[in-house]
Amino acid sequence: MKSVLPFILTVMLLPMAAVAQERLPGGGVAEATGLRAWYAEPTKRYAHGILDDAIEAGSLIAERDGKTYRYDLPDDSVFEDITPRLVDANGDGQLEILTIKPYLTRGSTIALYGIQDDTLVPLAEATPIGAPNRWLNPAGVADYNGDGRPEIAVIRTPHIGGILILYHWDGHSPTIAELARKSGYSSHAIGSTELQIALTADWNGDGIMDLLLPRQNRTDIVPVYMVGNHFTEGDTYRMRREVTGRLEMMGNFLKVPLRGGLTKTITRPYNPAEKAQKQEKALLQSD
Ligand SMILES: [Ca+2]
Ligand SMILES: [Ca+2]
Ligand SMILES: [Ca+2]
Repeated sequence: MKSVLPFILTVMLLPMAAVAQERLPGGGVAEATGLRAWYAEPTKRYAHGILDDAIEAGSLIAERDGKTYRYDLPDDSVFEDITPRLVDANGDGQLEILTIKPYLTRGSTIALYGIQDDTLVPLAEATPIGAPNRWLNPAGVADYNGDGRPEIAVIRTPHIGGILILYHWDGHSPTIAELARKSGYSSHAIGSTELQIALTADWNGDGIMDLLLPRQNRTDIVPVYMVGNHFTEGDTYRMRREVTGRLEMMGNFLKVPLRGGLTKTITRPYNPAEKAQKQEKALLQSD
């Protein structure tokens, strides 16, 4: 009985304590279908500072149905991130919270959290990079290989030879498993708070999501397709200036924000809507 009481007290007190938590400076609140999440408990215990300052988060806060949940990391790790991502990592229709979590001695990994049995709990994480001060940046979550299940795309060490890694989580295992990797990409500039430069879109119009990624020089953009368990690249788009902001699809056009306040537009090479229109026209003419 002695061990049961403190546990119950902890569970009951956490939601109230969470309200008083100090939010991560500069951190944002993610919001989707009734779920909100943000970082709290600023800490300097990880002296890395790849995101402008050396203040990271020690806690993750989630809010659902007017209730606040909190998860405190142990002292061996922090969240080196700005805003958590709300994603359906395993395709079951339920949202998970995707975070960037460095261990003080083993470097970063991605970690998923969710609300289970009225508690915010860690669900799964991938293997950390293995050395301190090594960071990674999630690039997107989608079904990139067309097998009907989502994958998590990550750019590992975007500042020192970035590697695109595709991960899969089965929804049960505590481990997020690696499926494939390919080097040569960068989705972040040191010191920048812009983490979402990479874009997920169906670039070639085959119905399967693709990634548009800056190359390591961050002046070239390249579409990356997943064929089987291998990545292939499309034609490179040379911007001749550094890509500084998030890529954005507007209809059939890709807007690329560049250094100096410029925006370059790339036309998608293949337009499914246009093809459908042409087919319709051809059918009408053949009648
Ligand atoms: Ca899910
Ligand atoms: Ca898939
Ligand atoms: Ca595609």
